[in-house]
Amino acid sequence: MSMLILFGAEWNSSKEPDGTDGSVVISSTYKRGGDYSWRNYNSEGFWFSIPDKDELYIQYAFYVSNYYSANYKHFRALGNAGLDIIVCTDFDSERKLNVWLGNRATKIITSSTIFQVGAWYVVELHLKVADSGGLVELRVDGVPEGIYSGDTKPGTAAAIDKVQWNLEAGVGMQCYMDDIIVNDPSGSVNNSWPNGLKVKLLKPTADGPTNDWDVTPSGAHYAAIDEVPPSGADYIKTSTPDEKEHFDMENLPAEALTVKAVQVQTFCLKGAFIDPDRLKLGVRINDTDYLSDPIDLPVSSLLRKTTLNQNPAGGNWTVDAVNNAKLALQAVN
Ligand SMILES: [Ca+2]
Ligand SMILES: [Ca+2]
Repeated sequence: MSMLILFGAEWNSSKEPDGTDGSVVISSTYKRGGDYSWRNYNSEGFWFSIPDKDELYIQYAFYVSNYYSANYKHFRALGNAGLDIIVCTDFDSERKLNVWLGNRATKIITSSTIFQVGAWYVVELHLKVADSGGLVELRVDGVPEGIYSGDTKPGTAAAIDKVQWNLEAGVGMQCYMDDIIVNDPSGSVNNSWPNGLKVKLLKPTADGPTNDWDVTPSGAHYAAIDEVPPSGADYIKTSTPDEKEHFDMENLPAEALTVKAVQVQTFCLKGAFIDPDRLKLGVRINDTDYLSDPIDLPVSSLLRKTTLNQNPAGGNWTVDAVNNAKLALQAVN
């Protein structure tokens, strides 16, 4: 699997994570990568589900705009047995980050960094869940700040199946989250520390070479699908199996010197329970389409995605390869 999650709030949509808690505020004022971040304030948290994993590398960037609340629970990795918390983090009165086993049951790491208001920080955790031989490591801005080894299985859960940022009602600390990456140790790339990656959403900028679908209301196809948050006022659709769409995409920003993964994402839905009701997502490189397995479409507009840890035409991604790639879609039965 390698990279399981990449999230930068760049769709400006409450539907980008798998779930949310409380109201949702997406900020264009504060951002680390791209144009947006997600505010976590009171109970404005969000979460992602993942397949059961006993080892993960987790990155999240955050920015606090007002003040640090002691005991503000920040992140939690939830186990696959009920709502077991395997690891959580909070801040103490010194504005250091604590890593706990269980629901603040056993403090295992305290950061040496004292976190300041008005600055971005990148926290990375390496978690290995086991009764013995387990591991929790903390890095702040790429610097190791603590390691715990031993029993990292505080409850009955033997694996993590959900990662969640903030579920803390009644705390006035305004914390903005961005550039969340979750890797597992499998595969030949993206199998270790994310090392401060940023997430950027590249939008379509031109049609072609093939645009078989119909556009509503009319005009260029790309212009119907290039807005954030996504709007159903304009869209593309087809009722004919195997029809394709291709689009040129924006280039990466100049600050991008390497690319670790590409995730092809689209908000999509099926209008009826008739074929074609599935979608292949992918890229077009040097006139060849590299498409995912068919993805079942939801009945309301939701995000669907496929991750390309390496260039499907061969080797690792490069900035040039991404800038020359097109988006490719195909409707299938
Ligand atoms: Ca962002
Ligand atoms: Ca649209």
